[in-house]
Amino acid sequence: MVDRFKGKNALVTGGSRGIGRAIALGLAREGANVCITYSSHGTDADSFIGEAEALGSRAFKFGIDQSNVEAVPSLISYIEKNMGHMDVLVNNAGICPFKDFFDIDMGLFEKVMKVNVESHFFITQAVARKMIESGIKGRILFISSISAIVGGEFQTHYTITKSGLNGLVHSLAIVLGKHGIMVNSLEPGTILTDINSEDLSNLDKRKYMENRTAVKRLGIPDDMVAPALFLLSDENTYVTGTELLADGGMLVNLQ
Ligand code: NAD
Ligand code: RM4
Repeated sequence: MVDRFKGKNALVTGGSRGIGRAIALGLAREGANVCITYSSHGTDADSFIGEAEALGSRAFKFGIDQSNVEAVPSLISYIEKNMGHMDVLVNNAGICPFKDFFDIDMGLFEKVMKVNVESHFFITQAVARKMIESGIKGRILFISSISAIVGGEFQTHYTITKSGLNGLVHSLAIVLGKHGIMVNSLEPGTILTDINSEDLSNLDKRKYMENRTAVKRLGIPDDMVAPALFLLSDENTYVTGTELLADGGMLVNLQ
């Protein structure tokens, strides 16, 4: 077993389910103490704690609605009190309510911006400040998307947030690089999780998406663990300010 995160503290937002859970358990498996955030599905957060502790991790959970950016300081206080410093941050929580462009009202637009971008901006600001104060050469990862690069007819709100995160990563790499902190984004393709289960219940769409990949299958959350953990580990000594596309060859498969 590899122990790349032994003794390190990690925060994974939206870690009770899907991609965040897989990454959080991957970190725990390699020795990290992990705090996850979750918004609903408290039983999944409980089962995460059980699984992570069975792997030898000190595990924590914090319920937060990230559409309320004012709740961020309470998350930071919880972490400081229970874990102290933070070495690794994964900004993963996100929503994608598939919707026609003409049906998106201001309330929905703002919610998607707050959960997908604003909350992560302020969580990162607080965590990075603490990393600098503690002299920690940390690693920060944003879960962006293939949708930062290509469009989606029912994702006009969502695609803005994912390309926005990439812009943030570029700037943060400059801000934090001089402190030894590296910042990147992972761009998953189409991964089978709750976020798209309804959308992919349309079997024609699902078949199209599967065929669009070069490897002829959609991803699963575990496919995201190895690329994420590399970017977050000390093995990564020189990759910062960039995006890693993990899409099974979906983007390049035009014809
Ligand atoms: P998911 O629905 O399983 O997980 C989403 C997570 O976000 C959950 O843990 C949930 O608790 C959290 N979350 C949602 N709303 C929240 C809120 N208001 N406050 C706090 N937390 C909230 O879906 P997933 O696919 O695992 O998504 C994880 C990330 O991966 C998202 O940012 C998503 O945009 C991104 N992503 C997913 C895919 C895909 O195909 N599944 C592709 C590219 C990017
Ligand atoms: C991703 C990508 C996937 C979609 C999810 C919701 O970024 O667009 O295809 O299913 O979002």
